[in-house]
Amino acid sequence: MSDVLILMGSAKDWDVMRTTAEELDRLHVPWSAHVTSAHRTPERTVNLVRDAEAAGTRVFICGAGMAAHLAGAVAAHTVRPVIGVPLGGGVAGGLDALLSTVQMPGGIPVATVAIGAAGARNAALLALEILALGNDGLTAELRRLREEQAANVEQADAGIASGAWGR
Ligand code: RP5
Repeated sequence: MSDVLILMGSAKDWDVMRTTAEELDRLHVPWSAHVTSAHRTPERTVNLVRDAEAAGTRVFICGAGMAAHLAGAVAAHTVRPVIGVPLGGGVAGGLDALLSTVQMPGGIPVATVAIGAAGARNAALLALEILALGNDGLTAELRRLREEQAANVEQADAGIASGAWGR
């Protein structure tokens, strides 16, 4: 059983969506991934969602580009949280996918993150935050990641301030 199911509309989406998988791996959270399309393989998409929910998947993460309906189609078939990652490659660097993913009509929510790799990473972190509800170990790990990030900023600042990066 995977806690998180990563779905993407096309095999080429994995270039970005692997970032989601890598972030989940960092905290050893089990995931699975499939290519499935809301419009090319609609029945397969529904079956994947139903089977995953029955098997205990707790969060769905969907990456898609262009007229990106995958996250919305998945959300239509589950009451588990669905996170949508809009991908670039279409109009205006992914603005088409962003609007297609974020503009869900009321009643069927999709938590939409930023376009591309930053969004793919944040999708994993948001999923981890959901999974961390009532899980002290995972909560502590997420706090540790925040501290690591803060230390990296301070280290970068020290480098700039010391002049080591040039003037
Ligand atoms: C979407 O359309 C996919 O998520 C992909 O990002 C985009 C283009 O897919 P291909 O036509 O290149 O497979 O369904």
